[in-house]
Amino acid sequence: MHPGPLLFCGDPHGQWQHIIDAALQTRARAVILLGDLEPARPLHLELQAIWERVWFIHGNHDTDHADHFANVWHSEVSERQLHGRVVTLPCGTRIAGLGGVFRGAVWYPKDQQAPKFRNREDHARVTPRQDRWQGSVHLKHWSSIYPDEVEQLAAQQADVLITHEAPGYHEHGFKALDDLARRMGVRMTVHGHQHDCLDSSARWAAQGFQSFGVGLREVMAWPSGG
Ligand SMILES: [Mn+2]
Repeated sequence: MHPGPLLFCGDPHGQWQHIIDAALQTRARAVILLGDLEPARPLHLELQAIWERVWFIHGNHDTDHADHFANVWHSEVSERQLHGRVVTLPCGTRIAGLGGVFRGAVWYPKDQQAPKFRNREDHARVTPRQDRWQGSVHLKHWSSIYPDEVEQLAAQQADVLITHEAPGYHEHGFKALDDLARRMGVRMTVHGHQHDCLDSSARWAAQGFQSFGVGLREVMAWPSGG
């Protein structure tokens, strides 16, 4: 087992060497990718040198192109996909993942309207055949967040929640993710997508968990002294 920190990696957008270097230099115990991966090859090939330590969620840009979809939803990498589930790492940390983004065509929690679809299956049923991807919803909506995915996570407990969208502390974030974090009892959340890492520590006590953003192609080590 590698003794180093957890590494949280902000939107790689197709670049990997800085992640591999950081994982090897810090002897990271796990390497966690926060979405917008856009790998040119299947993810397990891009990160072959450290693959046994890698976990990930997808971002909105991972459904921009069919080839990126294939490399992120590849059967060889699915066991490392954290979206919609809780995994206990070898170090004992329970980590939960919610990939993708909120979209009004499905569910936009800020607009106070009921979700249009509870899950991808319901959405697929009204998707015209020529618009379907892999027999389901349009390619774009494979990276949309559905309410049932959030509910399934909320019924579980974890130590860390990673999301692509930011929680409520962020100007462009969502209070719905604060609710999710509290229901899961997590002590910290980490997100990508916004390409920034604002200091939200003044809000931690009130929101009930620590929150971190990781910038574009940046790497955050946890614990930071590790
Ligand atoms: Mn994004």
